[in-house]
Amino acid sequence: MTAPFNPPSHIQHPQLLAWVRAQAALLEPANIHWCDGSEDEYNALCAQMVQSGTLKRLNPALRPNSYLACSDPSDVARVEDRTYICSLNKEDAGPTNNWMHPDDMRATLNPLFKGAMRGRTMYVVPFSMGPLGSQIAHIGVELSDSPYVAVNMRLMTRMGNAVYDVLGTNGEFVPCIHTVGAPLESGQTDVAWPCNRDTKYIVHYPETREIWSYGSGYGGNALLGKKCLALRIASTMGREQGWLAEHMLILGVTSPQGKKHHIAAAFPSACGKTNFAMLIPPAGFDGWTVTTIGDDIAWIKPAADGKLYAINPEAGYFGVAPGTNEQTNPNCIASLKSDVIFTNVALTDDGDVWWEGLTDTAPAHLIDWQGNDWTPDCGRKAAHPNSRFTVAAANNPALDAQWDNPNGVAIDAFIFGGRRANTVPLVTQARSWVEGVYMAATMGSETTAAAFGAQGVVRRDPFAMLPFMGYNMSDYFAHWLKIGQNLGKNAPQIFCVNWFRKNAQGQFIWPGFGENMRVLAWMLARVENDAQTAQGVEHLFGISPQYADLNWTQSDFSAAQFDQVMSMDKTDWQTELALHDELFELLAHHMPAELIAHKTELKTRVNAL
Ligand code: O2Y
Ligand code: MN
Repeated sequence: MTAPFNPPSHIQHPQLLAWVRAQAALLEPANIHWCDGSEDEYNALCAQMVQSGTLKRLNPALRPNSYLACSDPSDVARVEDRTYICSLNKEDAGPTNNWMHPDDMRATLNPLFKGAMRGRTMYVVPFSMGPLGSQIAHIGVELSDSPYVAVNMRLMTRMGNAVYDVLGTNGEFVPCIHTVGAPLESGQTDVAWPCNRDTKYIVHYPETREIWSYGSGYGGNALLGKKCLALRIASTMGREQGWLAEHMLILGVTSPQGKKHHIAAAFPSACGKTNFAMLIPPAGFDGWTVTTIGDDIAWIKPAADGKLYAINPEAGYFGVAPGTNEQTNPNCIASLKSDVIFTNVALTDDGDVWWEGLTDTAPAHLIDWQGNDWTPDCGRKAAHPNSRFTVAAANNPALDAQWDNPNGVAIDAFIFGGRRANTVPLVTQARSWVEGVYMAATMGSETTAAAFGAQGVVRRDPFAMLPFMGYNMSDYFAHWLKIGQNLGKNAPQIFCVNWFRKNAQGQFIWPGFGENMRVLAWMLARVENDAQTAQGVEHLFGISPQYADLNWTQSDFSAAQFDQVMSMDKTDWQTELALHDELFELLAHHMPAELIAHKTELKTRVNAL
């Protein structure tokens, strides 16, 4: 049966209509739902999913207008090994991406997508990444057979009819096609979380700017505006058009004197970006405020005044739940009071949610994310380690007044941060743009056993973009160098941080969270070149503060502890540089000469220690 094709009359874009019609012929949905983005539609879709068992409505007295979804156990995270960049030439995808020729990939996917939405409704989801009509924004249209995707897209993007007004009759949009890969044959009953346990593909065609996702209903695999469009496809647009699509949070910091700076910061996945984006300054920083512009992605463009301006292309947060609590991120906890979709956290007996780290003491009984009874002594986690909340940015009490400004905010500094138990100091300022790009290109994170096999192995994650690069990583380094060259004296300062140094007992030394404000204040003093507070000393890697250069008001962090988080050991750095050599070998094709020269200089400095 072919679904009736009755688009709303306000869609006046022949190319878009023809595309939806053609895809409907391929996917063979039973119905087509043209999303309007309204609250009524959101509520109706949520109610429908409560009926079908996909969502549980949480106790409205405890968590108004909020839901819990529990996914299939095979569908709990992004699938990097199933993610492809299908450029015409393999070298354009580079050695860090899975690649297949577009013709071969289309031949693989066509039979999978043929009839993939049978028995389901196809949702047509128009969305803007960035403020509607902003010069920096881009539009996508996602076709999905998942109502969970439709409602999450309403929280995460500017979704709905207003997008068609911006598109007009011939505006550009990125076509995004998503199916859970579980067609319903006639009479077949559905499951709560349909997906394809055996086959998943997350595919990007950078030349034709298309996204095709098959088999997963989860997060970055299915909400195609996020990692797929806003990073992988947008990075290729940025390369062509002279801008940057980055895996960066954006925050505003206002001093007691009312001076405001904007900072964009890149950290690998699951390194506390949402916590940093919502930081509350500690006691002793009276009068300082930190406000959130974005928690995950930044689109950054040079403007007529010669400076870089950034927007958050998203409109919501898809944050990691475990570890989030009143101490680590009070603003986030406040954001989650109502109107939230939780995924894969545990259900309390009174109809609320719980996850590891939310409270010191776990409830005596829960229903875990897989629907089983859970008690604190059962030996299992109650929430999945990658369990999430989806919530609109508007819920954040620390939302920056400029977060929706179509012109973006002027960026004063970039921060790049890895997760390293040793070697990399707490904070370092790059002495030049090239030194900063080198820091970002070589940043790495120690893997956790749960995530990537052997514990403690450094996974290089250049610019925190490893899983999100839409083209060759070395060409991306060259793009950054070119942007810096064009900016000249307007180039933001670049800093490298490492909140994760450990002592001999394997404990974190730096307290992190709100205490990161002490480091942030030093950076801003450096940006302002404030002689009183901007002291620092040069070392082989850049410029770092001494203990006395940071504001320690109401802190008991000692000079000895500071020495531990700042220490740089010759043998550690020789090992580190051998690892940089390995990275540069992997990325040898098109590796910029400036970065090779910088590595040689760094080696000379290390050997001279
Ligand atoms: O596992 C997923 O699908 C989510 S991944 C994610 C979600 C929000 C922000 N960042 C990330 C990430 O992996 O960097
Ligand atoms: Mn991320």
